[in-house]
Formats: sequence, structure tokens, C-alpha cells
Amino acid sequence: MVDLATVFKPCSLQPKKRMLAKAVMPIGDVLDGRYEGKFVQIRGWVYRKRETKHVIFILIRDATGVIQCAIKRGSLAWDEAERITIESSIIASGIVRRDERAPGGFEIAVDKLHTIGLAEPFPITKDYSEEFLRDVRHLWLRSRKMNAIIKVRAELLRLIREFFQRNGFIEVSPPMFISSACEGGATLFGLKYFDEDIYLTQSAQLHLEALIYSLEKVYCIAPSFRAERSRTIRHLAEFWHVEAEQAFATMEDMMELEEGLVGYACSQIVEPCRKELKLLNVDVQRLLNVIPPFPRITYDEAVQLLRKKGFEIKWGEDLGFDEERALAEAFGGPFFVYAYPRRIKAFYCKAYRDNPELAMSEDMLVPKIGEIITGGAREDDKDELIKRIEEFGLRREDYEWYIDLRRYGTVHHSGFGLGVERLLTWMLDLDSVMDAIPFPRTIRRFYP
Ligand code: NSS
Repeated sequence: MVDLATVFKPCSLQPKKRMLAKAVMPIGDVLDGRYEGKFVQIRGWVYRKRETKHVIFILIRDATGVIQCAIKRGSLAWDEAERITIESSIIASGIVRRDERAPGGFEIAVDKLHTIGLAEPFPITKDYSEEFLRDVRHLWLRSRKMNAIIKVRAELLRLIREFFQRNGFIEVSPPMFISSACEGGATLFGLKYFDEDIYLTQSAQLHLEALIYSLEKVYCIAPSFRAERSRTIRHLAEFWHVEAEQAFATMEDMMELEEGLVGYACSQIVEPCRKELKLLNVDVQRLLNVIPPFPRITYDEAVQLLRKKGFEIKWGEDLGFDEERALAEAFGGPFFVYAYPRRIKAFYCKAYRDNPELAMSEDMLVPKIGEIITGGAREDDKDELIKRIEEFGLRREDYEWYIDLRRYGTVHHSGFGLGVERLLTWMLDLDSVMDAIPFPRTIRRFYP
């Protein structure tokens, strides 16, 4: 019989082996100055290369930063440095010295250089169009810009989770395969599910509503899919959706929660992402100025404002991208529009009881992007909900489970959905939501 104690005894070779292997330092740590005058080993990819008669300068990047390496003619590393190409993967070692002329203020005097993978000529050179960079997104992800955006995105998601956790919300995982539409048939992606026709989810809202009867306050961060034919800077076919749902909450409660969340994200991102925000030229003060409460106007007031600005908008029409942007100019930061005509909102929206033509629905808008959040109160009366389902021409049998939620202990409740890419695009002042996600999917783009 095998003696498990011997099998799992700590391997006596391990400590020795570890001592032999030279430690690899993250470039960010070297740039922090903690290794000045010391011997270091780094690994990463060749970012830039410049050759003079006596020195070859190579900028090496890893996940944490970019550092200049200098290889002198006559050093052991010279031949390797000569042959090395942009984006080759390498290991380099040498002594760190302070050098004000080097980007980042430090340089490594490299005496050993080992190529792991010699790169073929890299297709991204100095002259490129945004379109081309999206065609080669799998390679462009290596840029300092994409590296910074993805780091800020990760921190943003972490902060969103932290905010909800601090406010007593439970994170839940909704399904992506669904049988009943949340946001109308026009933007549904259909698919074959074994022998049935079903859809990819547009929003987790209906399923989150089921979960509040158990957990009261829930949220999720998950992809949503929309067959959007719009080619705008704010539409993706696959986007990440932060959705929250709360029992016994009103539309006003949601507006407070939403501005709390956006305010928290904007103020808390500044410190941990200082380096990245600087690299992306983000005006940090603009983020620090995002302080709740945000201004609130009704749909009626929005229409008045737009008419004053020369828009010919009839009461009852939805606000388009241009209208939203025009309104946002007047506010200069996030603000709310609420109390929309019921007919332009989804079937699940609760109507004001004293004015059934208006829905308890609200949007948070920001400059340049327009709507980043939609939320509101849900119809909690069974008969009203059934009426709406029929009015909207939906098949009642698809929504029986959803109607059940009003059958068994209904309560008033509200929720909202926030587009992660829209929020990030606005926070970082990016050109398009396509730049706020590593692999954007749009009507024309599903490669790479
Ligand atoms: O369609 S929404 O306005 N509302 C809902 O889906 C609700 N069911 C959410 C909820 O209450 N739980 O979408 C919500 C947000 C919207 O404000 C945008 O920020 C984002 O989702 N969104 C998108 N982002 C990128 N691309 C597309 N196509 C897109 N559609 C919505």
C-alpha cells in the first residue's frame, strides 16, 4: 500500500531549487526605485528598439510597466540585442541605475539577454487607423493604452462589487439562455437550444426579480446580448451589464442607489488607478467632481428644454442619441430623466397610479454617451402586469413564471441596469464603447 505520508512529504529538493532559480522582478517594482544599484532579472516583450554605434536601447514591457535597457557594444548580450525584433519575448538581467533621460527614470545596464520567442515583423507600426487596430485587437491588447484601460476596468468591477456588498446586496448568477424576452423582440439573438428555439439574454432583470423574493437585495455582473443594428459609439452586441433589484424599493430609492454607485466608482478609482489614468490623460478632477445627488428632471421638462434648443420633439416620443447628448451638454455631468411616457418603456414598468400614462422609469445620462443606466419600479400587480403583456403583444405563456412572482406574495420593488462599457467610456473619455472591452462584438465585428 502507498504510504500517503511519504508521497505528500514536502519535497526536500524544492528549497534548493528555488535558491538556484533567479528571481524575476516585475518591471513596475524596478521603476519604483527599490532595486537601484542592484542586479535584477526581468522578463517581457520588446516594446521599442533603438540602435546607436555603441549602445542598443531596448524598451521592455511586462504587465506592470516599461523599462529601458541599455546593451553596450562588447557586452555578452550585444549579438542577441542586435538580432532581437519588436514584440520578441525575452529575459534580461543587469544592474539598475537611475537615469533621468530614460522613460520612467531608471535603466538596466543589461549584460545577459535570452530570447524566448523571436517575433516575426510586427504588423502594428506607427501609422494605423482605429479600424485597423480593432482588426488586430488580439495584438493591440499589448499596447500601453489597452493595458491601462483593462486595468481600470478590472478596478471598476471590483469597486462595483465592493459598493453592493457594503450596501447589503447579494451577488447572484443569472442564466444566459432564456425563453422570454425582457427588452422586446427587435434586438433578440435567437439560437437553437437542442430542438427548441430560444434566446440569449438581453437583461437579467426578470430573473433577478425572482431572486428578491428570497434575498431581497440582489445584483449581478454578467454579459447581455443585443442584436443592435445601430453603429454608434455606444452600442455593442455583447456588453457587460451590472443589474440590481431590490424588494420594497421605489424608483427614488433606485436613483439614490445609482448615483451612490457612480459617485463611489468615480471617486474611488482615482487612487488605485493613478498611473493608468495619467497614461490615458484622464482629468482626475472631473471624476472627483462626480458627487451625488445628481440633478433630476422629468421627461416633460426634458421635452421643454429640448424644444428651447430647437429640437422638434413631440410629447410621447423617445429621446434619441442626439436629444440625450444635447440635454447632457446643459448639465455637464451625470443627471436623471424620469417619469417617461409609459408607451415608450418596457412592459414591466410600473405606471404612476394617479397618472397611468407615465411610467416610474428613470435614466441616468452623461455627456457624450447619453444613457448609461435605466431603472425604475416594476409592475407588481398581477392583473396590471397581464394587461401590459397583452398590450405589448407578448405571449402570456412565455411569462407565466414571471406572473407567478405577483401571484405569491407580491411586493413593490425596483431595479436598474448599468452598461459597464458605457460607464467606462465616459469615465475615461474614450472614443467608443468598443475601446472599453477587450474583444468588442458589434454588427460587423466578431473577429478576433
Ligand atoms: O435596455 S436597458 O436600457 N434596460 C434594461 O435592460 C433593464 N432591463 C435593466 C434593468 O433594469 N435591470 O439597458 C440598460 C443599460 C443601458 O442604460 C446601457 O447602459 C446598457 O444597458 N446597454 C448597452 N450597452 C452597450 N451596448 C448596447 N447595445 C446596450 N444596450 C443597453
